Amino acid sequence: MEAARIISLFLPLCFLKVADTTAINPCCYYPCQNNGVCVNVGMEDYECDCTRTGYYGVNCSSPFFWSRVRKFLKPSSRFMHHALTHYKWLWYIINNFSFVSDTLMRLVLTVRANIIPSPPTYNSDSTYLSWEGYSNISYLTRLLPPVPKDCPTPTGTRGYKTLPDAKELANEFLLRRKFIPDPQGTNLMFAFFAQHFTHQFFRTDLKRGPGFTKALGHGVDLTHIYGDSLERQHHLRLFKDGKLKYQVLDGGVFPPSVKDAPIKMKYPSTLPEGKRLAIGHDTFGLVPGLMMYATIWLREHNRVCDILKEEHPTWSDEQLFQTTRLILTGETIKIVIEDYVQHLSGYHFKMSFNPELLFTEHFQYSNRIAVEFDHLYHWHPLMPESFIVKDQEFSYKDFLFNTEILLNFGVEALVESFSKQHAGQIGGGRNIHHSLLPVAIALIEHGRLLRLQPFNEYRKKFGLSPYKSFQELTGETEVAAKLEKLYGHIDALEFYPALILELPHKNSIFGESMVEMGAPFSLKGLLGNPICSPDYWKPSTFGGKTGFDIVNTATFKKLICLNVKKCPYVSFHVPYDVDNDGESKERKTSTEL
Ligand code: ISF
Repeated sequence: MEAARIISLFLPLCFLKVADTTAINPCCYYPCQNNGVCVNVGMEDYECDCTRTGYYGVNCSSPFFWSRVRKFLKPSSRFMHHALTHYKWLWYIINNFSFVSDTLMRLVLTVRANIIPSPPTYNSDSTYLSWEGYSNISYLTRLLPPVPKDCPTPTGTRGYKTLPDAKELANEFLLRRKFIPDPQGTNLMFAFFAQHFTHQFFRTDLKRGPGFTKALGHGVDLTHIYGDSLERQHHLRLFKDGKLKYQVLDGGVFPPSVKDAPIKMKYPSTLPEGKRLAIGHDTFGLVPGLMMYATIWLREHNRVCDILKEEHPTWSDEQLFQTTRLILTGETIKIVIEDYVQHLSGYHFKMSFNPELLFTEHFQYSNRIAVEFDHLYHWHPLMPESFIVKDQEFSYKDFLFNTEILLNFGVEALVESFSKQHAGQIGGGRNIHHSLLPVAIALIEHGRLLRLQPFNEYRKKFGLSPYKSFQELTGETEVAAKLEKLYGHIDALEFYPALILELPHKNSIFGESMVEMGAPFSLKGLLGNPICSPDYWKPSTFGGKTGFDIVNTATFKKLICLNVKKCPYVSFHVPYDVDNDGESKERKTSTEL
């Protein structure tokens, strides 16, 4: 009987369970530490494979010399977060020394990306490595394999036999009582950017199940702009000068209607054909903020085509189209790192997009979207109580599915309004609008169907120490006591509820785990794009110096302002004179590029 080995790791309580229920699969105890792989052997034994973990021993818990040194020297994530979000003057100096800031950026990218296995390992149906698991890209991958089916409780061995009712959980801990604005000053322009950008690679295929995806590009492939099939793309293309089809309404350029680009789009059945705009992603017609971004990227595509055509008058429509798509891919990654992630992180360290930083490192230029990343990115607390466009207030009912808003107000007005309206704080709990609560409930239920390992196992996987109590997670006692009653043990707490209920960093949008777990997936996905690889990352890929310069000088502000007539206030941050209720005391515009 191998229970003794497990005892070496767990509390006496745990020992009792092993001792009196001999048939428990020992891997249900998650005995293997430091990334060791648990393999059950015979009826009740197990082995931990510690290969290349830097640790040895039955449970991979004894460090080799260099692991001990590394562990000793490694600063805690809280220390790093504190350092990066304080001492502005120090960062000002560091940011101006390219050698130092490049070295730091390289470190951020490699440390983060090294956490993500590449090639990918598990999926929701393979608890061990297999060729099927690797090669079937319809699956979302997984960082941790599912909880074995024969475990005594849904999350392993801790907690109760049944998990708390997902609806009750959401109503009690996630439902918004009063709007809590994000203390980092995040606005709706950011929220819609997040939704627009991530929906190119988060497209769960619910017909097959929550572990499958329809987004087979597994990353930044711009299928939300160009469509996910050649047929769809061809319907969206003008086949002249590389451009996409468009229509001019009231002097502004907008996506074509489905009359001109006959593709499947999801719209309410009452909407006439002429009002149904056609774009890459079939559901983006449902949120005006998404259609606004679709319109901006469509204009950007055609603007870049004009520039390329001028440089290369002999190029075919096809070459102009394909090269422009690569330029827009580069622009997207640049903007996501230098504007979006910069804002999200709250760091004073200036982030830079420079693929060359990784050319001296071992880095795989490939990516597979993980279930965990998809779950982490459910940022519904960002959504406000209502949507304000040019002093007009829209309820959810009036805003969603309302395609007129974009066409009537125009891109400038939407950009300005969304840039000035506060988004909600993501972490800390009780900040999801009631109309979005069903999404959170479904997500929790999907997590259960997929048998996601408990939150503390993910903490360990990302190099964080597991929480010892609910109080430590929430930073208070009231919610913690209620959670303890429902879950029985902190090691039984589920992935998504924990992420949302974790105490946010001081004055931050969310807590430690969201950053530490999300950043590796995010950065690996961005830099793992083929355009960042040595054979692609050169001017010729982008049509020469002009195209390469467009990529290397792209900013969020330019993306908007080069595609509207009059540049409005545009930022991922509300203007600094807007108070916390989202009420603007004084309207500010900025035309600076
Ligand atoms: S996405 C995300 C964090 C959580 C999710 I879900 C990011 O995109 C992100 C990437 C990097 C960083 C912060 C946020 C910074 C640079 C870091 O690595 O600490």
